[in-house]
Amino acid sequence: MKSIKNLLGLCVLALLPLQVSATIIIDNTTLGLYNNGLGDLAALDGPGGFLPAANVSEGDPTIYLNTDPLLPFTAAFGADWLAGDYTGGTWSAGPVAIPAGWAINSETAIVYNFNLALASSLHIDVGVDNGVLVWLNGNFLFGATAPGGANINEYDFDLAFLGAGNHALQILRTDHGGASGYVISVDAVSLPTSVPEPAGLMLFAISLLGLGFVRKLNSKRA
Ligand SMILES: [Ca+2]
Ligand SMILES: [Ca+2]
Ligand SMILES: [Ca+2]
Repeated sequence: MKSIKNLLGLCVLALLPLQVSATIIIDNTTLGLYNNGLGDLAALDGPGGFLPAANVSEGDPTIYLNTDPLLPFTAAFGADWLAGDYTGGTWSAGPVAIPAGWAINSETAIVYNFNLALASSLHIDVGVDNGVLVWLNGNFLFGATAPGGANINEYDFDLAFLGAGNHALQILRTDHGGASGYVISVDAVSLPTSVPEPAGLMLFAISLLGLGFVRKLNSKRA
């Protein structure tokens, strides 16, 4: 019976998904396209909006957004930055180091272009003083603003599936007084391509044949 148990164990192993591995694909050392020519955009959404006026003169709100605030982007953002067209904007010529702090009261934008060799799930951790709006490939993920302080555990967001290939993580950082600050860490966990794989199924079939053979031998012995 012990040999049957061992064989069953092998069958289970053959059916397990491929091993997954987590990789940090973006952190504060990652280069990105950087736009520090946006200025203070508080007037874009008026009093009571996501972007309060300078030096907390319109308050210091805590806001979480699940839907795109659809800000009317200015010329400094370029023709269509969320679609990768930076024509006419105040973007860096290429990827540069992203400073953790920027001019108080102003807004800055970042684009991290990255490639996934395999389909993956993403985990995004971000902290900011004061606010952040986040898109992936032009699709809004989340936004948040709060009184001062930037901690890596402040906000997090999970994406269950992102296909292999090129992607752009697009971030607008906001500030409305005191200090500015930013910390980010994005993990990718590659996903098994198919479960079970044809090779795994073949192993399983062979194992079952083997089990039948062992059973016959045992019954003859008995
Ligand atoms: Ca501002
Ligand atoms: Ca904060
Ligand atoms: Ca601030």
